[in-house]
Amino acid sequence: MAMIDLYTWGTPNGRKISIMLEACGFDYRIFPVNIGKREQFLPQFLALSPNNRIPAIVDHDGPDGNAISLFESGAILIYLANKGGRYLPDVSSDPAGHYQVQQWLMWQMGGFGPMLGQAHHFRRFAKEQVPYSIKRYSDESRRLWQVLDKQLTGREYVCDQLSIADFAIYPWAMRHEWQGIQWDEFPAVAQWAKGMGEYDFVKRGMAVPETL
Ligand SMILES: N[C@@H](CCC(=O)N[C@@H](CS)C(=O)NCC(=O)O)C(=O)O
Repeated sequence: MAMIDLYTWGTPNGRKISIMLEACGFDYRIFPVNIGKREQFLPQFLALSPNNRIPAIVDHDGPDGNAISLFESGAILIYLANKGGRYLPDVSSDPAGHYQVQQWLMWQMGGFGPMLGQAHHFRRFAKEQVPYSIKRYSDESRRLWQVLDKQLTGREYVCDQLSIADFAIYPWAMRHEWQGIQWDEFPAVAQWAKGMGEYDFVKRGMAVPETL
């Protein structure tokens, strides 16, 4: 049976994709890429993901029945949404809904990911303490959390229905302590995250890869 191969590690960008694969019920195999051991630089992985970042996928049953490989988590989420016909409203029948999801996905890919990732780096992993960078990325993370909290106030999901925007944002929100953020500061995000965490497919997706 045709399968999707997922190259991933236990990080927010990887878990976006395992959540989506679980949500759609696609058959997939997990290929852990230990970025701590620099496996992202192995030639066989670079052939799939020349930017040496996880996640990447190979769909052996791609658009023309041929295998297709993809990197960049936002592109992978859009691909899987189109393949499954779920979690991204159809551009023809619901263009406003479609572009709303694209907009929040791009917000995550351009901000609530890269900026939070820098906060993780300077607050937790940098070999030297750099107060300017810690403040810059902690402040920017907090600003993005405020934007998200406002969007989620009075809403069940980031957009009008459960979508790839939720799947992209959730694993980053779950690393809130690394960003110096407490749940009680952002009650709308906290309530949304609690609801997301109750989905079995989210629980399974967040546990990938099992080696961690
Ligand atoms: N924009 C990329 C970012 C992916 C990314 O930053 N992946 C990290 C783990 S979360 C990684 O593979 N890092 C390895 C490295 O920096 O060499 C995406 O969304 O797929």
